[in-house]
Amino acid sequence: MAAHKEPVLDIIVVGAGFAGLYLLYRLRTLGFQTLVIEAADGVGGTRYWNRYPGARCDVESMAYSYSFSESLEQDWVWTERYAAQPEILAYANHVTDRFGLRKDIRFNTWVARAVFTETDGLWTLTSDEELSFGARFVIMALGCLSAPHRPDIPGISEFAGECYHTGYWPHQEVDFSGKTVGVIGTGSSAVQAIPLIAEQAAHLSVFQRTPNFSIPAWNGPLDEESQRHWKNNYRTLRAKAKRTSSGILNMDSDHCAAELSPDEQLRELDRRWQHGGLIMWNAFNDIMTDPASNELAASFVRRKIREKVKDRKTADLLCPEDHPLGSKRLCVDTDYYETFNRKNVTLVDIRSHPIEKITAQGVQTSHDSYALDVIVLATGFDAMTGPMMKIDIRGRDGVSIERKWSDGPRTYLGIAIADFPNLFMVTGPGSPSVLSNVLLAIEQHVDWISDCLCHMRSTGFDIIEASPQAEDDWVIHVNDVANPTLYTHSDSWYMGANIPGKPRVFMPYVGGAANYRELCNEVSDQGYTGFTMSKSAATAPRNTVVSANEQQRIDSQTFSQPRRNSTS
Ligand code: N01
Repeated sequence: MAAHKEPVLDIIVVGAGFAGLYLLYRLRTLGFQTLVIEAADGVGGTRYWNRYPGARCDVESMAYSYSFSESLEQDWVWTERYAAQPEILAYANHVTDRFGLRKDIRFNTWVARAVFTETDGLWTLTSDEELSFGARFVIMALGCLSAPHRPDIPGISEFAGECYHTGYWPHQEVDFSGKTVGVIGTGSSAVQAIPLIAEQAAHLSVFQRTPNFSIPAWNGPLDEESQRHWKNNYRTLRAKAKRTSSGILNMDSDHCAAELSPDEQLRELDRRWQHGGLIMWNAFNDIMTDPASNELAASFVRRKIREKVKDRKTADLLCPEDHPLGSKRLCVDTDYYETFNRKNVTLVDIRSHPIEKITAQGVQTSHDSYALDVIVLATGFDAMTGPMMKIDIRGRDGVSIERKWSDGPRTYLGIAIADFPNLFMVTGPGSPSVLSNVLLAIEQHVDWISDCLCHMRSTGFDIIEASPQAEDDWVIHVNDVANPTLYTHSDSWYMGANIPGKPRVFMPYVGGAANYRELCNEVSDQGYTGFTMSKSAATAPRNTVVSANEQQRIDSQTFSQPRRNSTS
């Protein structure tokens, strides 16, 4: 193994996205020697890589921001209701510089391998250039959607024109003007990019396999009054958001569909449509459990699509019929459906006539050939597990994460993994993450992990590990709450269904962000139930010396499990 080029640190964080930045701020403030390792040459994570035209957040800007610094909240000015990628990236850079984080981030370094050594209880991380870094703890802040999925379409490398993936977009502007462009995919990235590409391109062909439900953003400049409202009430609004199932205000509903009259149902759907954005997801509180309730919202959106799209056949093709609304991530758009009324835009149905191959000239389906200058792959990500699996992570006895997760992710709370001591994840599989306002989810995980590390420091332990029993129970619980829902009724990336060969397992925790937060707090309040803590043989006592009795008591402790019924 390569010798460490740096001294052994307390903590290495992998990834300088929003999770990595807050981790660095928090851990440094708490006195831990921390280094962040980042593959890119800048901060921002997902917001660094996803630079495609139209990229923006789908949670409103005022809420899609850190809450840990009141002065930051007050000083930063968001200009639009849904901020565009350059503004979000500018925010990430502002936070980095404001809190002096950059000096502890090592850029342009791809972590290829992470190995735990039992003899000294340390992790060794090795870069693809064989640089080696040692630390007591590793925190994977990799993001859930950071491993782009480039489909294995025959001939894809033969294409003679320009080819871009939305999740790996070039830094220089891509000029589509006068060009014949094909976009493959119709998920959130495509839905944001298509209207802008269509404005420039001579002709745009959209290759659609599965239509998605998209709700208008009604994006626009943020007026002073709503900014003032947020800034004057940030503490109350954040606290309120934390008590919701998604961390997003105005989302939860008190009513199941059947409690409302048809008029009331329609009014509620219309109110949410007029408000715009993700809140359509929860128009009724049984929308993701009762197919009839879901169908009310789904057919409402289909009617809206048919009102917007003039050509009947195109409108029909754009209407999702094969999955419940929200079982694939809802898209939030500006003029997506309207774009199909343009003369220079064609919707190509690759469900009926699949893409057979990509040639040097363009795309060939089973029905036709499309000559293209540019192909945009808006084909998504190997979500949630992909970023972890791209690193060769080895825990106890050399067990690899690849083997451990071969039948789907196994975690405790989405934060820790049995057999992988001292390794934490932020927004890992088995946590609400992508089903919630991810900024709040990140802050909750970072705060919880930081508190846990402080607890260990003050009690003299330096090894923490999720127990296999706690992990088993958590995996069962994650499945138990997901299985009765409609989330499992579609071929979504939540299910891993978009990646050939990936196990079909619902990966996020659907039991609600507020419930989840309570569960995590219960675990820590009760002395980190489900975890075992110990001292590494090779480590001198750190800070507090723990008595032999106390040491023995804690070493041998098999903690009881968190109460599961509080979330079901
Ligand atoms: O990816 P997706 P995305 N041949 O997986 C199609 C977040 N996000 O990058 O559905 C042909 O949703 C695939 O078709 P199908 C957000 O959470 C957020 O758009 O598998 N087509 C689908 O249409 C989102 O959900 C924002 O049949 C192929 C598309 O490609 C997540 O990222 C913005 C194919 C992939 O859609 C992922 O979104 C953007 C093939 N071989 C993204 N392979 C915000 O607004 C795949 N497809 C915050």
